[in-house]
Amino acid sequence: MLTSCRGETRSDPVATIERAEVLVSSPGRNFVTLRITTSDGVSGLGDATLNGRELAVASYLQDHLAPLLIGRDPARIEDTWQYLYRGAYWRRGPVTMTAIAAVDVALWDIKGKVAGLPVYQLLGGRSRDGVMVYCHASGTDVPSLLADVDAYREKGFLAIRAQAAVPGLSGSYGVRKGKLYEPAATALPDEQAWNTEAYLDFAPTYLAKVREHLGFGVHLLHDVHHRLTPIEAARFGKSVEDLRLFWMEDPTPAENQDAFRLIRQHTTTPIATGEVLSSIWDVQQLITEQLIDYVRTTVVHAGGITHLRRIFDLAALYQVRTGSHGATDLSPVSTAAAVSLDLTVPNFGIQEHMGHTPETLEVFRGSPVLKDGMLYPSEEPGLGVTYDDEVAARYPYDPKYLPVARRLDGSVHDW
Ligand code: CS2
Ligand code: MG
Repeated sequence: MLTSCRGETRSDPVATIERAEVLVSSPGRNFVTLRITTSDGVSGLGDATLNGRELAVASYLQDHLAPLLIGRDPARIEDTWQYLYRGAYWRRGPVTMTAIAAVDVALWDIKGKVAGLPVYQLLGGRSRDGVMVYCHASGTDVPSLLADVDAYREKGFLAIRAQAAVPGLSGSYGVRKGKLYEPAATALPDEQAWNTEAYLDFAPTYLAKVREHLGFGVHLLHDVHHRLTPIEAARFGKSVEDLRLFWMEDPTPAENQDAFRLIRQHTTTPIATGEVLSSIWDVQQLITEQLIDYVRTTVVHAGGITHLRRIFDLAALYQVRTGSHGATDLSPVSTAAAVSLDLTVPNFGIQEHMGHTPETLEVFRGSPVLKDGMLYPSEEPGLGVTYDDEVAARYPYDPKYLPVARRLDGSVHDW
């Protein structure tokens, strides 16, 4: 006699995975979404979007994972995770971990629907009422940046990231052109000029003006975006210590986790990194040696809820808090899954939330509610997000690349 994942005893086998659909559309921007449907007709969604390399994940799912999922028990989330991670032989990396993440999140969505509970309840229930988020203020110069900061402050945000264009540099990171910041905007990579010295001279001055304008009652964040060497990052961190940033993000590329030790030795400005990292191994030293203060790994790029929860639990042991990435290129499905974890973990720090375009929200309905700078989850069973195929069909995939940065001598720099 078998027991179904709903606890009923049944003579026939439990529900099985019947369909795994890879949905590629571009409502406002490109998204890849996995929808898993069981023999009981229960469907779950997982975000599989890897900005600028979307079709690599779509193929990994369609051609390699979907055939393995059909017939599996959808309730066996951990076993499926281990099966897909270890069974690949070729481990880790953003494409693999984003594909596994999509399966994982879709199965958590299904488990919540079958149990009749929102996913956060399956993860241990609320540790906090809501999830504090930060938004993106930017400007082509200081006055426009301050005006943008005011606009977000008026919307009630408790935490604001500030980025301004460095005079004379086309390659300043994070300066919005339209309503939302969207860096993957061209059919081929836009090659943008970068000059570290100009940035190091200008950024501390505009951040000081923002802090003076804002006061200390609102958290102020800044994304260096992988642009500095460790000693340059140490210099930057020292130069903004009096501004009491909530964090400086991605001060230096994090493949070399050791590099953060040098930054740590020179400055008390808190450090956040991890949005481009996709497994616990990639942040293990950063966390266990307390080289960072916030870990930015996400449900969509770091193996889903199952793996991200492991990363967050490791971080909790070393007083490292969470600060997950949440740009527009993470779909509302990821927002819902992220909030489900953020709500429950003891070491929550902050959640990035740039929001989405109206077209995106036409396709993905039911994303978490934003109120007074906090995100609140849906109380619907599962993740509470639906995908409208009909509307999605109006927005075919539109290949776009992230920019490439080049120093003034023409050599490639980290964008
Ligand atoms: C950024 C992102 O939100 C962030 O912190 O680093 O804008 C990032 O550049 C994009 O998500 C890349 O697709
Ligand atoms: Mg970032």
